[in-house]
Amino acid sequence: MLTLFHAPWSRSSRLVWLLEEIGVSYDICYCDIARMDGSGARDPRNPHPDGKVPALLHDDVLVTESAAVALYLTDLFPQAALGAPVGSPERGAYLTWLTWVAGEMEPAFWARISGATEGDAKVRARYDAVIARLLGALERGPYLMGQRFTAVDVMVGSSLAWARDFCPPSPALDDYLDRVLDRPANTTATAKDGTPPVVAEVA
Ligand SMILES: N[C@@H](CCC(=O)N[C@@H](CS)C(=O)NCC(=O)O)C(=O)O
Repeated sequence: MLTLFHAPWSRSSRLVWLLEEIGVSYDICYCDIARMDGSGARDPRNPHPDGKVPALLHDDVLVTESAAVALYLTDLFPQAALGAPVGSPERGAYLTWLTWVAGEMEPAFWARISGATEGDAKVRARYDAVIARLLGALERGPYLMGQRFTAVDVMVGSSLAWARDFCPPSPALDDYLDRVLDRPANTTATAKDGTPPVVAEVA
């Protein structure tokens, strides 16, 4: 049994997308969270130790941190071919990309959005390196790991969509975003994102 603890329009949205890409059966527990604008509050149903989302419960195994959840799911469902199995030649690149998103890309996007890149050359250089890494990868393949769409594209695509206005003008980034966001699984995930399914009442 898989349950994703999810708050609408948050970092857990990308895991809804990934689960739709994988195509397995799962439940969503729609949770409240403390939002940055001061709204919302920690939800007692959410097992995340900090009350954040995403959190994934697989039977009695709890996984938190988006990159860990993505890795856990793609390892659990190798038939979906959205990751890279242990021992495969792509494994190193796959782990690198997933952790790069959390360790480099997201902090760089936040620095750009908050204005921290202005007036601090080192912070700006870190942001520029992130953009250069994305553009370099997109010169080589339609997807970040080459010819094949992977969970890396879910993680990067969802963050890039959110931060697009703060990234430089680039047809390569725009084309990439169109390519990944246009996927049917993302359309389904977007429909589920803020909408708990209607449960039919039993007469
Ligand atoms: N590094 C974590 C960040 C999770 C995170 O900060 N999630 C936000 C939603 S976008 C949250 O739950 N915030 C509620 C809070 O900070 O209490 C991950 O990627 O899983």
